[in-house]
Amino acid sequence: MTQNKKVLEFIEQTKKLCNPEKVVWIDGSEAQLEELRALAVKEGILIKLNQEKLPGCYLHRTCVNDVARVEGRTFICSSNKDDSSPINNWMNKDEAYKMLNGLFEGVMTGRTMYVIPYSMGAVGSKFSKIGIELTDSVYVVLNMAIMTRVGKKVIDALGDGDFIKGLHSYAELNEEKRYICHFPEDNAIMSINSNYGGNVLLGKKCFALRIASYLGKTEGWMAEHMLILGIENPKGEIKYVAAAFPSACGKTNLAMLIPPEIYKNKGYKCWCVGDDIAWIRVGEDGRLWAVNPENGFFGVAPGTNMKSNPNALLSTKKNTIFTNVAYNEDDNTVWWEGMTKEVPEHLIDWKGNKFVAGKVDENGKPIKAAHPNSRFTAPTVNCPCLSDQFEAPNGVPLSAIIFGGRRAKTAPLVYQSKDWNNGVFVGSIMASETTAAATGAVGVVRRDPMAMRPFVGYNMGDYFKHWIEMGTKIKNQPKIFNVNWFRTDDNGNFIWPGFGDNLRVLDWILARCEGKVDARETAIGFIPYAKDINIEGLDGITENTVEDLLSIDKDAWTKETEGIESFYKEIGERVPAELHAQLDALKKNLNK
Ligand code: OXD
Ligand code: MN
Repeated sequence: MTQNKKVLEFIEQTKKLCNPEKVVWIDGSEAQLEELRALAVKEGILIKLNQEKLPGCYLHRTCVNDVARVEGRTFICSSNKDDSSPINNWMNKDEAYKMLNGLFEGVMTGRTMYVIPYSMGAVGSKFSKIGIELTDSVYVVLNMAIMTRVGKKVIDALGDGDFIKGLHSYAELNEEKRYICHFPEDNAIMSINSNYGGNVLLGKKCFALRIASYLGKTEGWMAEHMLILGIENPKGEIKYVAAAFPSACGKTNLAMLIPPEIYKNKGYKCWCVGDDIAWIRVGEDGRLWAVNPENGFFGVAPGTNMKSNPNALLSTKKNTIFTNVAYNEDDNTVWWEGMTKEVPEHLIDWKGNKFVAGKVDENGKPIKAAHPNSRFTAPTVNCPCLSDQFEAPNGVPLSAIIFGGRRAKTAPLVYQSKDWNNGVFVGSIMASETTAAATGAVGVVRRDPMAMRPFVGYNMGDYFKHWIEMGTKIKNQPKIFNVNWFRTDDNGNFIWPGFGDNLRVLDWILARCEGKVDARETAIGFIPYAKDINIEGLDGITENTVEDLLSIDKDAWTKETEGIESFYKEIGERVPAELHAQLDALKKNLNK
């Protein structure tokens, strides 16, 4: 399929190391993919679902010890320990190669090794990057064929160029020997003993965030854990925002937002460009331009329904692979908690057992039919609100960057940073509080700067520095905001309705970007006047409620500055002076 010497050498070396029985190139044709689906069904890797209700859809169950990304076993491997920071895992690269070469030795004996040429970004765009993933997993092949652009067209576009090497084997799915290793200096990724999406679909977190963030630093662009959303006003003008939230903060919901009735009636529309990753560059016009390098959604299934996110649910109605959701025996379809109010009568749970509603485990916790991290891998083209700019080779221009987290009291509904460096500070202090459901300990703050804590491919302090330096290169900087949909009242209930109504906040954000609305300067940044958040048609929310949502508790923020200080200490010396200066200024402003 190619004369590219580096590709051929990579395959030859891996053949020698892993000893596969045969090598199969993925050409991207529907005929080949269909053959592989049939093979996966025959081998029990996939269950073919009801082809009338869910055409082209399949169900997969992972091994029970292999259901999520494993941050503790994910490493940046390089020559120098300072290439990473204490909040990420580092391994000496020579030692990592030695250890991994031992684990990969002969691992594909008797298996097929698939060669997947894939492009992150539209094939042939000068901003796209190409990877080759070698894997013994047919599940990986079929998911990569949804999540990325694969096949001959990619290898043709590569010519004799460079690519990111990815080697994966599910090996024995041994969690003690599970490693997800990244070699930014060598453009290489090695992943072994897992077959769960985030660990093995190497184009996604491993390449498009960890390796790409490193490439971005060296080449002067940014790889971010951000959704990209277009908001069309009644005049037909579309403005784009990119937003980063830690997990469980509704990123996919915001990416596929449906405007509330009063906005819809006025002619507002929202368009999804991406739900997880943005590659961002400075355009010739001095603005920031963002592309979504992926070609599919790897979304969390539980909680997705026709009310919470109809666009996501509709995206899964064809050509989708479901992983670890429940199987509905009655009509050969799938189900998960929160899909419908009624639980179907005859379900098989994600472990393959008959599901009995209301049954509890040994700790008294209800047994779920679908794993809480069960997923759908759905093609972006299925999304009813997909932007017509999704394939645009240069991406879309950003008016605003939005950070956010889940904070019960501290952060207001929305605030605007004072300038770029202050915005970088706002991103660097991003955090979410744990909920009782997740840990038992309520209100524990986990700092997750720019939602990139598990995804930065180099030192976090240097990553902040890169953000600051990017600011100097952007002539027309987007404004930077922070949102918090999760403020609670004294009874722990969310005050803001969230979901589609978040457009009311985006509306204010865009008005600020266009200089159309005033704001109140406070110690933390610019806060809206309550009257400027449109609450028309919102039940139970008054201007007073909004006032309350926008209030800033000085004591809570003073405590917050202590948390930030110790977080910066944890990252270490490379936190840039500009951010320490921002923290000092915040402390001073709070004391005024
Ligand atoms: C994801 C994640 O799967 O961020 O997108 O964990
Ligand atoms: Mn993500």
